[in-house]
Amino acid sequence: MFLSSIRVYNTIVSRSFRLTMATRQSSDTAKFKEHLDGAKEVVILSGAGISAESGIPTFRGAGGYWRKYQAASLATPEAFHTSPSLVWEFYHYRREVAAKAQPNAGHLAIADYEKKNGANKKITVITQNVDGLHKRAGTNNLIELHGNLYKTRCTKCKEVLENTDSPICEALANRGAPDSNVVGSDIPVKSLPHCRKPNCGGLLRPHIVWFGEGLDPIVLEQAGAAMSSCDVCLVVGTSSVVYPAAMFAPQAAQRGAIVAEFNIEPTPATPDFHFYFEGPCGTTLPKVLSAN
Ligand code: BJW
Ligand code: ZN
Repeated sequence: MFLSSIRVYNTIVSRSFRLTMATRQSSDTAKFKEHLDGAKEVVILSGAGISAESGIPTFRGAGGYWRKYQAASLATPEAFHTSPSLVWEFYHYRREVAAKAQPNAGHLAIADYEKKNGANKKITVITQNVDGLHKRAGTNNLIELHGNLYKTRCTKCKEVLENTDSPICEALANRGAPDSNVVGSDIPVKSLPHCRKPNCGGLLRPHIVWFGEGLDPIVLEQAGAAMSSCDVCLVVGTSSVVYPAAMFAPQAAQRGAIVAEFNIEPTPATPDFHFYFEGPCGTTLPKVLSAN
């Protein structure tokens, strides 16, 4: 009884906090720029939406399918254990798509902002994306929370290596078609990518954080440090539903940082933030980040 009362109380308090914040939400670009100009530390937290305009499908919503599978259902250790062949086909396909994609106006606006302001402010980009497009756009101070499509990790000796081979192994050539009529995947495990270290030869996996796996503690620590000291945070193209990233910006807003969200539609976290800029971030971000 006591516990459930506390729960109800917490819900009311958190709702009224969020509603108070919601009434203060703004889409005033000039006002947000004032905050940005005065900030000493800025964090830009990005998700799949920033790469959508580069032609890379997001995770949730209509584009979030590969064959008949929801993308998120293949990003699990269980899926890899059950069929390393299927999961490698999925990641091979995504490596090829991302390699052909180009950074868009959103990635470039962020990189340009860092280049022009990095001497006066600490600017950190924290991305949930694994496509490498922020780096290719020229962002330097980058934290990749969920890993990178072009890194592999040996399941036996745990060695992490960069790998941009296309295809990553012969058996994956002409595989990975997203067509939903393709069923099953039958590449023998011995033909999938393997560790080349002498005396190892373990099966390689994408160096990516799958559901149920912990984030790299060093990466998490770096992201936490940037989030806990920033004055201003831009949350770009993320649905804010995957933890721990989903709690970063709401926590920053709660301790007083100014947070602005850039998305084509509101998210569960929108009421927590001070500013909301609706629209494709390839359009909204350059307006906010470019000099007057
Ligand atoms: C645009 C746009 C345009 C489109 N312009 N915007 C606490 C509570 C409940 C659950 C958990 C919890 N803590 C941990 C969990 C479990 C789990 C989790 O969060 N589950 C939730 C789904 C409920 N988290 C984990 O397992 C994490 N591990 C962990 O915490 O370990 C400890 C632990 C484990 C278990 C229990 C408790 C503790 C690991 C998470 C790893 C996420 N991995 C993935 C896949 C790997 C990467 C890959 O293969 O590519 O990462 S999942 C997938 O979601 C991917 C993304 O990085 C991530 C976030 O998605 P994102 O970027 O937000 O994309 P979308 O598609 O969701 O949204 C796109 C947005 O863009 C939308 O809002 C659009 O509107 C917008 N948009 N076009 C602007 N042009
Ligand atoms: Zn190895």
